[in-house]
Formats: sequence, structure tokens, C-alpha cells
Amino acid sequence: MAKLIVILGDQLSPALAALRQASTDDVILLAEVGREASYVAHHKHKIILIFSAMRHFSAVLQQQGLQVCYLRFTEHSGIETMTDAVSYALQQYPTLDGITVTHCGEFRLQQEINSWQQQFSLPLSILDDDRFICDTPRFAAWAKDKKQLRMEYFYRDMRRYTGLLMQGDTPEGGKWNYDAENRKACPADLAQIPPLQFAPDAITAEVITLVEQYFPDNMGSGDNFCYAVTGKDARRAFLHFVQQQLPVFGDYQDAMLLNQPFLFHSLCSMYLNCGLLDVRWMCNKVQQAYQQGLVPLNAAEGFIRQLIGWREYVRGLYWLLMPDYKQRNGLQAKRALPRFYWHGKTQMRCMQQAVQHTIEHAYSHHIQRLMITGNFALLAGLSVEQVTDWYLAVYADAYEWVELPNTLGMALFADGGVLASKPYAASGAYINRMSNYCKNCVYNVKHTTEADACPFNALYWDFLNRNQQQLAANPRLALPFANWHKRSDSDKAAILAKAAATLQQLEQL
Ligand code: FAD
Ligand code: DLZ
Ligand code: SF4
Repeated sequence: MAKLIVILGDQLSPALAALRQASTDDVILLAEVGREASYVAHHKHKIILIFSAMRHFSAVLQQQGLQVCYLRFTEHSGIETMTDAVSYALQQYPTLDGITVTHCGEFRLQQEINSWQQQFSLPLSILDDDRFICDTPRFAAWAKDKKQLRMEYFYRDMRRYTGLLMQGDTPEGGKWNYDAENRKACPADLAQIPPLQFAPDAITAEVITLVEQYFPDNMGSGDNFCYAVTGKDARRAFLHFVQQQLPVFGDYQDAMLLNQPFLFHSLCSMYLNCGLLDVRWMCNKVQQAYQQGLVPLNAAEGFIRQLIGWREYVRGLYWLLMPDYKQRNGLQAKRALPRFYWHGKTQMRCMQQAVQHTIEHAYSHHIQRLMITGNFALLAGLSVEQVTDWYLAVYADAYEWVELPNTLGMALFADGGVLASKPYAASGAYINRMSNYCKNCVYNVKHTTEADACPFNALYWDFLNRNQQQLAANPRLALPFANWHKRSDSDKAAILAKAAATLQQLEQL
């Protein structure tokens, strides 16, 4: 029996379940298709990364003697969807008598894949994506009967399950979590070692030209594309991170600095999420570095927590709660996304920096995503649909399984507290503590109602005030609400008036 093995653009792993079953009689399909390239207006770097990585991956498979049917975006403009691509391949190879695919990362496309058996009248085998450590039945079993699905408890289970940073049943160092040691502000003069960059080779250069031709209006420019597009280079980039940045990653995980888009972060999500890196390999490298005394425990634990904790947890939540999850809008946030999310032209220095980094690199780090662009969207009540589409479009690592819980759940609290125990809402004071942005901003972070007041401040109180019904009973918000209620009526009125004026003129901020 010879089958069609379909590999999606984020499944570029040699050990992928579907590829482990491949024989030389099979045909492997990789297709650059219009629908996947345009279901949101992806950043140019994201499309370049995926198309170039797909082309490089296809070359490796061919070198291994496997038959590959590769459909290029330019040559097959009539092929719009993955279903069209499968139909085309089956016509080209009429003796194939089955289709195999690894479970896909997005509900939307998985629905399309589920229809193939009927549509093509061929047996369809959908394999579990075991590149993740926690499969969906394991996550469902963990979640079953739990009142609250808190990441911390899932993470402890994953530590026990993987044995990472464990001494028998006890966590290394005696504590599960060194989060409290991950929150230092970063001195502006601390030496920065940039991440590894990769000059585009001929294949990438061709893809850059293609993307500039077909997606000219998408965010970003192909000119400064310098990411890895092969597993080998992605592993080099990661090992560079482990040596150079990881030792201080733990300390400055939440810090932000003017004109420093990467600080001590790994940038590995874009590689990991499309299959160029393997999560188990990465965790083992980090554990080894700790065991060799090259990185401290707060860094090793902090990093491993992101991978086997947060990353596996959001994926579990996504598949547990979709498709209903995507419809949630617990705080009824509906305001239109201001245009500065796309062009970055705003006087708010923190927003300008986060969006500018995004435009230049299809990247910004977690705290910029959560506490700048996300926090602003939460405070201003921006449309959940528009904000989630924005995040899905603009980051090179964005796929709905990871983007949606992070945006809708973590940043916007639109799931009513499934993911987060309280909204990540903060005034300018937090941003001032964690960055040097406010010193370089026209707004005054200490002011709330004055003409030059930081917009985050009045919006913060307005957020609490307008969502009292849903949030006031939350014990973790008792102090902020008490502070709000302590204010005089005239103070409150002035703050709410300032917030209303700010919301009226979001585009001018
Ligand atoms: P590092 O800081 O070096 O962290 C190491 C790794 O841990 C990351 O590469 C990532 O794989 C993993 N990780 C850390 N935090 C998370 C998290 N909350 N969820 C899942 N994995 C995590 N991450 C994505 O991969 N794709 C997204 O589309 C995405 N959208 C986000 C949207 C919002 C609103 C927020 C708040 C976070 C989002 N994240 C997303 C999570 C996180 O911000 C990114 O994984 C991280 O910034 C990627 O940069 P890095 O590789 O340098 O990460
Ligand atoms: C993101 C993306 C893009 C831009 N283009 C393609 C493509 O042309 N072909 C493909 O197979 N996959 C692409 N992808 C990744 C898919 O959108 C991804 O597999 C699904 O969203 C599931 O996560
Ligand atoms: Fe952002 Fe306000 Fe600080 Fe300006 S003052 S950088 S708007 S937090």
C-alpha cells in the first residue's frame, strides 16, 4: 500500500509521526498554498520562514531517497487550499491508496483535513502529534474534575512525568518554581550578546522575492530577514542562546529595554513551533548546562517551565476547549483596534517599541506581548477578535493553538479566568518598574488626569470600574478595588473622564 503523506508548514520535523511511517513507495506532499498564507495577513518574515524551511526540508527528504511532491506558491496559483493540493497530488499519483497526516495545530485546518476521507474516498490516517510531551488524552485526564486548571499544578505533573530537574520525587533545589527570581529590571548598560543571525542562502533569497511580490502590503520587509530555516541552523541558534544568554535569562526574563528587542530571550518559539527544534532535545540541553554548572537553577528552571509548563499547557487547553473557546468574550471587549498596532506610530514609547520590534522582526518578547500590547488592549477593551487576529498575523511563531490561549485567555481575560487567576492589568507604574521606556516618553508615568498623563493610568482604573461586576469578587483583585473605592468621588470622576477622553482619541495617542 503506497500512501500520500501530507506534511504541513509547521510540521518540519524529521521525527514527525507521519514521516516515521514513510517508505520509498509513498509520496510526501508539501504545498505552499494561498489559504494558509493568507488566512490572516501574516508578517512577511513568518511566510519567508515557513516557505524557505519547507523548501529546505523537502530537499533533505529527497536526499534521503523519499519521493516528494512539492507545490510552490508561484507555480500553482490555482491550488488555493490544502484540500486542493491533496486533490492535485492524488491525480498526479493515481496509484496511491491512502492518506496519512499528523494531527494539525489549528482547529480550522483540522476540520478541513477531517473531510478528506469522504472527499477522496480513501482511508485517512490522522496520527497524534507526539512532538508534544503531553498528548491530548493525558491533558484531558489531568483537567478532568478539576475546579481550576492552573498551569503551576500541570507543570509539576510534567516535571514528575519527564524527570526534568528532579531528584527522585523532589524538585531540584527543593522548590518547584523560581518565578520570584525572574523579575529583575535590567540595567541599561548590561552587555547584550545578539542572537545568531543567518544570511539568506539562494533558496531563502528566492522566497524573499516571492513574498515581496505576492504579499507586498503585509507587515515587515524581507530585507532584514536573518532567521534560521533549517533544523541544523536552528540548533546552532539555540546552543548559542544556552551559552550566551541563558545564564542571565532567569534574572531578566520580565525586563524591557529601549531598542533591545531580544534581551536574553531565546527566539526559539518560531523554530520549535514549525518543527525545526525538538522540545525534549532543548530541555535536555538546558538541564545539562545546569548540571555542568554553566547556568544557575533559576534560569534552567525558568526556561524549562516555559517549555514543559506553559507551552504544553496552552496547547492542552486549546484542544480541550475549542471550538467554543474562540467565541469567548467575557468582558465584552469590542472597541476597534487602533491603527498604531499596525504601523507603530504612537507617542506611547512602550507601545511604539513593542510594535516597532514586531514590524522589524516578527518578534517581541513575552512581557512586551503581555504587558504592553496585551495590557493596553485589555485596558482599552479592544475587540477580542481583532486583537487575536493581530497576534496570529504579526509573530513568526504564531499558530492558533498557542496564540489563542495566550491572547484571549492570558492577555485579554476573555475566557473568564480559565487560564489566569486574575487579569494581567497594570498601570504605567509596572511598565516603569520593568523598563526604561517611561524615561523616554512624552507622557508622564506619574500623572493620571493631567494633560501629559500616561494613558495606561486612567485606563487602568477605568478597566476596574467598568468591569466591577465580573471582577470585584476576585480575591486577587481585592487590593486594587479597595484602592479604587478609597478615592473620593471627585477623584474618581476626574479619572473616568480622562479615561473616556483617552478612549475617544485612541488613534491620536
Ligand atoms: P523565551 O522567552 O526564550 O521562552 C522560551 C520558550 O518558552 C519560548 O520559545 C516558547 O516556546 C515557550 N513559552 C514561553 N512562554 C510561553 C507561553 N506563554 N505559551 C507558550 N509557550 C511559551 N508564543 C508562541 O509560541 N506563539 C504565539 O503565537 C504566542 N502568542 C502570544 C500572545 C500573547 C498575547 C502572549 C502574552 C504570549 C504569546 N506567546 C506566544 C508566548 C510567548 O510570548 C512566546 O512564546 C515568546 O515570547 C517567544 O519568544 P522566545 O522564543 O524568545 O521565548
Ligand atoms: C502559516 C503557514 C503559511 C504561511 N503557509 C503555509 C503553507 O503554504 N502551507 C502549509 O502547509 N502550511 C502553511 N502554514 C502553516 C499552516 O497554516 C499550519 O500548518 C496550520 O495553521 C496548523 O498549525
Ligand atoms: Fe508607556 Fe506610559 Fe511609560 Fe509612556 S509613560 S512609556 S505610555 S507606560
